[in-house]
Amino acid sequence: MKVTEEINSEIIEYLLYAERDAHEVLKITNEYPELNIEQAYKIQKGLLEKRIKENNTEKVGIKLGLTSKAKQEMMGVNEPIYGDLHADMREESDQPISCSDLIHPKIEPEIAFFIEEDIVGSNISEDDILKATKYIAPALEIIDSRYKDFKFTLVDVVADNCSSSKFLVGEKTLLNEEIDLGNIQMSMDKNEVTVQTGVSSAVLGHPLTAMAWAANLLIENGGGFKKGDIVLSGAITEAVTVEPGDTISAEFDYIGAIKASFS
Ligand code: OOG
Repeated sequence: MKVTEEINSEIIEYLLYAERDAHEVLKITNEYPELNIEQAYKIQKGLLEKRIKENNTEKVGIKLGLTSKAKQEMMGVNEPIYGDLHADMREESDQPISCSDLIHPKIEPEIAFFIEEDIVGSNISEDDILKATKYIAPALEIIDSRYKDFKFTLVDVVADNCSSSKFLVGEKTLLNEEIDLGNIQMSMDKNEVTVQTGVSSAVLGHPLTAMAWAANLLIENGGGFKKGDIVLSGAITEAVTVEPGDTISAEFDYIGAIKASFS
């Protein structure tokens, strides 16, 4: 289908309003079933530009999504997706996150990469990612799909900036040869009860595989990982629902732990 400027703006406003007002909306493919992925990324781009202006914020990084086989199978897709992280999405562990600003938040444990130099060129490899990364850190991502019941198609979720809502990043660890990046065990507790355990190989076999995939697609689409970017490399386990009063903590081999609390 042809996505006119008018349809584009209408969808962008619809999704931004849902976020601003913290209420769920029907997925956009109900009304526009023929939208394709390329068009969804264009909508996402417009949405992010508008969100930056409206919230007087800036881009600080990128998140990868659907990088785990479990999630891909759940959605019936075989490729990951990406969206942007903005400064106003970042939260700190010592400040509770208010659920009243959110629709139906869920939390996921991830590994954050700190990009130290622009990654440019073509055929970006895992080695190129490794060379451009100085630090990694434990991270928690709060996803909050704007769609009713957290149900959507790939096109819907891409337009909705891949359900991005908030994120927390823990203390950085220098990426060194002793860290077995593809085999970082993680355990996540909710209110001191373990609710998820996993290993970093759940992310496309190895987080660097996901990172290289994303770098290539981003470059193809006119973007890329830039110096200073924080990149969340994708959920290691399924997302866990959170409510006011919950405390979540995730502990990772090699890189330590991170906490988030909700009010
Ligand atoms: C889409 C985003 C998932 C991940 O790491 O897999 C995601 C969703 O499930 O809402 O961020």
